[in-house]
Amino acid sequence: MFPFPRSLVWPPPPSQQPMPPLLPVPDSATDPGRSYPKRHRSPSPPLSAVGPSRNQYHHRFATHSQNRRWINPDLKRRRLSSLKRQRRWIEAENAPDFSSSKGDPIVMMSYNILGDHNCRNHTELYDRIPAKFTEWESRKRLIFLEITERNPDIVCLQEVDQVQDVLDYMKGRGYDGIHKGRSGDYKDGCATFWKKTRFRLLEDDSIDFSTFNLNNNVAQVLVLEVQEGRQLVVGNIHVLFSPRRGDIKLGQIRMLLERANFLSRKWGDIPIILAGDFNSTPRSVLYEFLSSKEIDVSLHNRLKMSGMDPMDFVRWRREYIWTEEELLNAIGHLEGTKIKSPIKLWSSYASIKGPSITRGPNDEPLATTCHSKFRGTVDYLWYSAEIACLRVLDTLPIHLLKERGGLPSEEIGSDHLALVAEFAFVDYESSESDDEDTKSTDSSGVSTEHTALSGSY
Ligand code: KL2
Repeated sequence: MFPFPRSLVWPPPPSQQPMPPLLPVPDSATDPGRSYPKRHRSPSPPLSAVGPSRNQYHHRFATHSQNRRWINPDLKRRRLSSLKRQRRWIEAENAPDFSSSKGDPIVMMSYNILGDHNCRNHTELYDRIPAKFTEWESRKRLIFLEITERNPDIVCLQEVDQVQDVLDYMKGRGYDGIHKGRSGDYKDGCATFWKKTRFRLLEDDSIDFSTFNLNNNVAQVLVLEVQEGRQLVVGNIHVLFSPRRGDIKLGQIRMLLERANFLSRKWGDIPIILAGDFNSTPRSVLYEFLSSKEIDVSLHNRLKMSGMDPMDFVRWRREYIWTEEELLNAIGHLEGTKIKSPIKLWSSYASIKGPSITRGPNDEPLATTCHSKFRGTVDYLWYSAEIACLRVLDTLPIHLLKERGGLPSEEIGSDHLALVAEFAFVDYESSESDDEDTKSTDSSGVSTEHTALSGSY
C-alpha cells in the first residue's frame, strides 16, 4: 500500500517489527469526553473520516490476566521502562493509493524542546525529576537522538535558546534551517529545519509579535520548494503561555493563519502545514478557531479561552466585557466580534483515530506535555487541503506519563513529546470523482481548487 521506503522512519511499522509489549489497560485511561463528531464535507477530508472503523491501531493491548503467564517479569520491567518504545505509528484508514499522490511523503516533526533558560528558571515544574535529567547537556543528547531516530524531512522546534548547539547538530545531519529568536530578555525562539537534499527555501516571512503589540513571541512562516518542484507553506509557532491572555493568544494565531494564507495564495494556492506549541487545549475556543469554526469572542471570557487552566470549563456567570484594546489584539479590528480562519485546516493527530489510552477530546492526544503543573495537549500539526495525512506517531499512553511524575526523563529530553506525522500531496483529480467534493469556497472567499494543483505536474 505504501511504496515508499519504510526506512525513512523509526521504528518500522509493526508489520516489520516484533509484537509490541503487551500492557494492562488502566481503568483511568478512558476519557469521558471522547466523542467522534461528524465532519462536514470538505475539500480534503481526513482519511480516517471516511469508511468503516477497523482495527487500524498499531498499539496492541490486552488484559493483564490474558498475558500474565506469558510475560517474563524481567523482560516486562525492561520493556516498560522504555518510554519511547511505547510510541506507535498509526496509519490512516484510507491512505491514498500512491498513484494518486505526488512525490515521496514528507515526514514533519513539531517539537517543543524545553528551553534551557525555562528549565532552569521554572524548577517548580520539574520538582519530581532527578536533576541530571534537567541538565541541557544530557537533554540535548536525547533531543538530538529523537530527531535522528525519527528522521523527519522538516523539523519545527520551539523554545530553542541554545541556538548554536542546535544549529550545529542539525547542520551536521544534513539540514538547513532558520532560527527566529524572541526579542527582550528571553532569547528562546522557533527554529525550522529542512533536509537540504529535498527542499529549497523560497521565502521567509517570520513574525515578531512584539511589533504588533502582541507580546514578544515569534512565529515562522516559510515557503519551501520540494525537490520535485512542488511548493509548501510551513508555519512554526510558539504561542504565548499566559493562560489568561486569550486575546493575545488569539491575535497571534490569527496572524499566523493570515500570513500563511497570504503566502499560500501568493505562490498559487499551495498547501500549508502549521506546526507548533499553540498553548491551547483541544477543548478551547482557540482550538475551535484553528479548526475553522467561526467564533464570536463576545461570547467568551478572554481569561478562559485557551483551556490551560483547570477551572476553564466552569461556567462563567458574568458576561465578560472586552476592552477595545483586547478586541484589537484578538481580531484585529473593531467591526463586530466574530472571526473565522481564512484557511480550512485539519489537525493531523485528530484526523487519525487512536486508542483511548492515548486520545481524548476531539480525538487529539491526551497529552503532548507533562510536568508538575500541567498535563495536556497544546502541540499540533495542522494541514490544509491538497495534503493528506498518512500516519502519525501516536503519543504515549497517559498512565505512563502519570506514573513518572512528568518529563523530561531518562529517555525524553523535553517536557513535551515530539509530534511526528507523515504527509503526502494528493492529486484529487484522480482520487475523487465528485466535482463538488473537490472544490470549495469558504466565507472569506478563499477558493481551493484541487484541479489547479494537479494540473501543474
Ligand atoms: O506551556 V510551554 O511552558 O508551551 O511548555 O510555554 C511556556 C511555558 C514557556 C515559554 O514562556 O515557559 C513556560 N508556569 C508554567 N510554565 C511557564 C510559566 C509559568 N508561570 N511561565 C513560562 N512557562
